Amino acid sequence: MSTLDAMTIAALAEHIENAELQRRAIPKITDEYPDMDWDDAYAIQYAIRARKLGRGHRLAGLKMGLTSRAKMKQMGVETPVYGFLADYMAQPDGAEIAIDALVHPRVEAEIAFVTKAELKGPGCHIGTVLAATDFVIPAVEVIDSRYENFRFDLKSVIADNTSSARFVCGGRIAAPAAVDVRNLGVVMEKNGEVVETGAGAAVLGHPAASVAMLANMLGARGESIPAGTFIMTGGITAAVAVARGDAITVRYQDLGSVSMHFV
Ligand code: 0L1
Ligand code: MG
Repeated sequence: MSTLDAMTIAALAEHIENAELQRRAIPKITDEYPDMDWDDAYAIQYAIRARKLGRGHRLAGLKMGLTSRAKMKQMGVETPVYGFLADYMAQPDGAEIAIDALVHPRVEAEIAFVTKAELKGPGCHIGTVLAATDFVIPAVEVIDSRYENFRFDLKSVIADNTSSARFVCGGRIAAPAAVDVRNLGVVMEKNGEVVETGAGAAVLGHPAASVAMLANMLGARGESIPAGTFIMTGGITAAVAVARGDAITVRYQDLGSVSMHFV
């Protein structure tokens, strides 16, 4: 049940997307629309997605956010959320990422899944997800909330496509049966110093549970996750702020590493 009319949703989508494209921080939208609900928030996010696809961008994948205690505590929120990834957000391993195109980026270590069969909730769980997984791959997300000082609530962050900005895949892929993603260790280094460590279980107890939650949340809207979808499951660690000149390397147990440099 939305509370906002179609014109307001379209105007808020344009407002938030412009903040992204013009690299401008804005106040959280619930300051002006305190009564907006979850449906409004996702309607704004889907309107941003339609704007990007309408300009010729392609969908590169889906993401879950706020799936770990570390992230929820860091941001003062309690519920996982989902968003989308667009083609221009994908950067190669070792990329030089232009800081000028971003507002106040932070990086988080994640594990991504690529599906080989459709997943449709309700009723998805770790078992159905692993059976539908082609491979898992190390992935580091660069988030960049468009809200001033990363101060937001859940509805504002959903509308802002869960702070999606860039992502980098790397290392080695593995079949789900070949790697224990629940116990998989990760070490994040910034400029050669260890800044965060964690294991896959930080993500809802098992990263596949994050994919299951996504399928069930989409299922409630009558949507599914198609075969061949790339899905980021959420930060294993708290997000680490980066500035021009910073080098980030995340080492994944048995799966190699992912690096990037902010210029
Ligand atoms: O990927 C994420 O966990 C992002 C969630 C949005 C909140 C944030 O900007 O940290
Ligand atoms: Mg993330």
